[in-house]
Amino acid sequence: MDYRKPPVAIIMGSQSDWETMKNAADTLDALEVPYEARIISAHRTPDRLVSFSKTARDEGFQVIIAGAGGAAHLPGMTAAMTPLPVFGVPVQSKALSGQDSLLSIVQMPAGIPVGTLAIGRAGAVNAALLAAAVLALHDEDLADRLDDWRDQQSASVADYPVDN
Ligand code: RP5
Repeated sequence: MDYRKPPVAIIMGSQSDWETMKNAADTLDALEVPYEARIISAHRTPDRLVSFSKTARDEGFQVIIAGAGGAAHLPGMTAAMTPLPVFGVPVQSKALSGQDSLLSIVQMPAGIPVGTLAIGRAGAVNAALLAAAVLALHDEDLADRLDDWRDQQSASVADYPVDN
């Protein structure tokens, strides 16, 4: 499908989150899904957060992937200000290994959902796969690429273990 604008926004609370969130970007690259990555901190750049969240749909985004660590309110605050689906990625924090990030993101009170993924790289990769799956509902070519991606993953798994 020819997207007017990148359909996926990858937002993160800090430059330090990019190491994790790049895994989402790399996965979208592999699936040929256009995205835009931005740093938006809920507490350091609150005005940026409000302006992004309130205009994200009009900008042409269809899915938002939001990664943050520690007291990770970025995904929830974003979800509160946009009707778009938001997938939250808990970034592994130094102090509590990301358990703080996970609980901050996953424990949304009823009414404003954030689809929460695993801590760290697995969550970032899976957030991208979920975003692609949402877009693939209306994009047959992307659905085919997702099938291929899974086939390649299956083919990469050896039948038997070997000594390293
Ligand atoms: C959060 O604080 C960010 O999402 C990041 O994971 C964490 C640490 O940020 P820095 O101090 O590295 O900028 O807002």
